Amino acid sequence: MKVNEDRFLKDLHDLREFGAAGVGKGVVRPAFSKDDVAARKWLATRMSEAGLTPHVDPVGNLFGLADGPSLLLGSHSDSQPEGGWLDGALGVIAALEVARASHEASGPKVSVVSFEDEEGRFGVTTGSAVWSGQLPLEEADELTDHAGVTFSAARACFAEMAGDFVDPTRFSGFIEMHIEQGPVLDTANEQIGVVSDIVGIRDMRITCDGQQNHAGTTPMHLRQDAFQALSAFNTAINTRFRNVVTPTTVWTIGHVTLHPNASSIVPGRATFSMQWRDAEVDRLDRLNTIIRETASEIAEKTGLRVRFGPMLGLDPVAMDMRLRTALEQAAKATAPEKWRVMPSGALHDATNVARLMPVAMLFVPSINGISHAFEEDTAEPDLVAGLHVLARAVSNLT
Ligand code: HGY
Ligand code: MN
Ligand code: MN
Repeated sequence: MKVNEDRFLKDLHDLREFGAAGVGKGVVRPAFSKDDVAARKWLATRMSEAGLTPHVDPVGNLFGLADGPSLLLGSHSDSQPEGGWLDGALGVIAALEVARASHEASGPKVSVVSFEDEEGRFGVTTGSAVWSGQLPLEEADELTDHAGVTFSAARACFAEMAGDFVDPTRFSGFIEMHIEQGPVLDTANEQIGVVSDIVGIRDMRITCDGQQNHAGTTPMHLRQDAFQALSAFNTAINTRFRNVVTPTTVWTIGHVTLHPNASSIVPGRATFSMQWRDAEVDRLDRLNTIIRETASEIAEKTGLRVRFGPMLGLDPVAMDMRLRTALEQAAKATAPEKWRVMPSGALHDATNVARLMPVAMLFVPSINGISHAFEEDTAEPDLVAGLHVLARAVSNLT
């Protein structure tokens, strides 16, 4: 097969037009937003033109199906609330180009997917989690975003065009191309990362209830200040984690809401997301225990109450050796001396899909290691190198 670099780059830029925002090549295209739905309709048309049959499932995952058994390629086309133009989009458009080139050359059968809500407006990689059976649809339907909208209400926007879930046994495996979203390849001036495994993640909402009160008249020693509790919690876990974590363990307090969030009111309630990631399930569990014990101790000491929301999570997964070897051989041929095997610190749909079939992943560099930000970008020659590695690996496999 012969992939068309210009067509691939044009499609990538065209997809960015849906939700283009901010400086540089930023994108705002959260799952089920107007721009996300419009982008999926556009993608469906491009899939048809490429000889694939578009199919939307009940949660908004968009497939472009080849006839009969095929290899599945793809990623996601929703974005973070503020995201870049490549996170997810690159894997979908590279998949489209490889499927199209293969169709034109009567090559191996390749299908394409864009999973929905990978970026977790509702959960963690929600669309592929439901498709893979990791998350029952009834449970997903109860999830809410930060504005209180349910997953069930949000996915109704696809009701008219949605069919059934796609039978995964029609696919022999899944390969996801993605930007690295970290500094490793860029710093080393390399072009390709072949992923060895994807880290595990845990994520939950924590709420501290104190006593809302007057900020001028309430003496410091009588306050039940929810922000002070959150602040003490953050300091304490940073200390207590020290003996447990490795240099690759990461944790983030990412979505803080103070109530009522006013200058002259002692905050009565703090709600925040607590997320942690690591390559070992045992360590994820130990961190969970520390988080719960620390929050409960601080709440008790200061007379606050603490509530833990449902904990979402995915365990670490290793990539399939056969698919990974095909990517390694393709990387060696396309970017000799400029590739490596590396773990993924970001989460991907491939984690869920690994429950259904063999999976593998490849990375291209992120300039300055920046992602989940408008500044996210990758040099064009690296985008194109990734496309060639993907196409070569597909050819090697079939
Ligand atoms: O958060 C992640 O790792 C992914 O980009 N959703
Ligand atoms: Mn992504
Ligand atoms: Mn992302």
